[in-house]
Amino acid sequence: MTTDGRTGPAPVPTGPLSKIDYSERIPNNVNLADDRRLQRALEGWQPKFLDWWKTLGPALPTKDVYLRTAIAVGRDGWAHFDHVPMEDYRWGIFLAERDPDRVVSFGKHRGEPAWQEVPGEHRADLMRLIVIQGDTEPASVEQQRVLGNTAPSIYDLRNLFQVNVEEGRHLWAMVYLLHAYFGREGREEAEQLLKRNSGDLDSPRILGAFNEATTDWLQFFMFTYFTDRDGKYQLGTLKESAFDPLARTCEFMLKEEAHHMFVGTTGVQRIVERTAEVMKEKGGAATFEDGVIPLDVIQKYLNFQFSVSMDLFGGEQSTNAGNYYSSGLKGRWQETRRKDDHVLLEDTRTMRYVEDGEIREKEVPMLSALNLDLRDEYVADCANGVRRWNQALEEAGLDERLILPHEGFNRRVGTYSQHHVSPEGQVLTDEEWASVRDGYLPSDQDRADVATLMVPEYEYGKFAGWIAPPLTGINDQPVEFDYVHLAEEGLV
Ligand code: BYC
Ligand code: FE
Ligand code: FE
Repeated sequence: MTTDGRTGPAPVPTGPLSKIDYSERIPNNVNLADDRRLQRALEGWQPKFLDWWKTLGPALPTKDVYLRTAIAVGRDGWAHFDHVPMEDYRWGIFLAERDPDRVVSFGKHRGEPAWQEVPGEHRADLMRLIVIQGDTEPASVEQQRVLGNTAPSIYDLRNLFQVNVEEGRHLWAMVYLLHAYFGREGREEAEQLLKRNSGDLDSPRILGAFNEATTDWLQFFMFTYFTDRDGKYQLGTLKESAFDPLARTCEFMLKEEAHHMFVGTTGVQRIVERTAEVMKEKGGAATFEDGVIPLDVIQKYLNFQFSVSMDLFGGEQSTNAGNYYSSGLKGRWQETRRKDDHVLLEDTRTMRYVEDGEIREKEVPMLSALNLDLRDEYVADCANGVRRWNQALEEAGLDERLILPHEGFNRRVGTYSQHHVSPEGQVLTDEEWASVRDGYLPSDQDRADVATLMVPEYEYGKFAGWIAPPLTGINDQPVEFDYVHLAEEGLV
């Protein structure tokens, strides 16, 4: 039952803005009812998704959560907020509005009308991109499964669940494309998206960062800051795709994504603020005994999550990326705003690499280095958050600062993967690395120490001692609002 005694999902208002049909079993704005075969196939997948959500979704039992649901895909008023039992969340299929005049903006098909169907020659590559994208979404839900048990506040718990249900919807977004455009093979891939699982030894998730455990809330906030931001940039390139349904799908996903990064930016900021406060009081370093996370441990978590997220961009030089671009499958960040020929056959750029124990630069064809092009945009964006967090230290009158590690630090993918590079950009020998590693990356002891602080605070308006409260609540509600009703009364 919901707060006001109703049973079942909260009604979602429909108005002139709304194009999303909530009377259907699968809410959608793609006229699913007109395509019975597709509708039946997706309705066949739906119970498997719900099973997966029950088994590998959020572990903490709740009655309902104050969640936002998409009600329209337009610029304004797309979200509706209400208390909803999480299993009744209306996961659905929402694509941004179609522009009938849209043309391909890059590659060899530049200027041709955007594709409404999948061209046979690009079928395998497009399916691969969609499967990789789709694989990350449920992976993150699995990674964050038990965090609810140690939430620092009801406000943060609600944000966790909001991120979780939306990552679930992002899975729906990719499954829709697989079912609608890739036939039997697509349906098989959709099944596999629920069968691979994060960290599973036999059938892990596809990309490295999505098999790492999200051990605690510090890591969760670093994840939503750094790893969801990879999502933002990858979706930004797929939004440029010549395959119009993919472009429109990603455009709408990006709207949801903004909140995930807000959770990361403000989450880390609030932790830094609290630590800075204690440092100021003490006139020296804060330790776990003070009940907060020491700044050097925050830095180590930052180093870790940044470097594993950098790996998600693939190799600096990639023929895959060049081919995707030339074929029109995957563009660059803000492709249409770039002032060049959008074909890039003649262009070059510099890239850094390690040679003779030092970092050098070389000139490479632009088309071969598009993963790097995207990664550079990402790094510049990541630096903004670090600046913001440092402001909190500055405002507390402290000299200590957080840094964004060097691009070569702790890399498993690409040109740096054969080398050790310090966060400051020093190339290290194997022995040097072994002796300094625990100063740069969270050790088991660090994680265990952070874990001791992770005790749940479920009282409305209260916050665990290691994190500052946010300035404002969600959707103009007060910070102490009852964002989540837990299942057992005794817990509250
Ligand atoms: N782990 O040619 P290369 C999100 C493989 S996050 C394991 O450089 P490419 C979200 C690669 O597959 C966004 N393997 O790779 C965030 C290739 O294998 P094959 C997710 C890796 O293709 C938070 C080989 O190494 N979306 O949405 O240029 C919460 C050679 O590599 C990794 C996408 O990623 C790795 N890290 O680039 C929820 C968009 N990196 O073909 C959600 C779709 C590379 O030799 N994906 N490999 O067997 C792509 O565009 C590309 O596949 C990649 C890799 C950018 C991932
Ligand atoms: Fe997502
Ligand atoms: Fe996300």
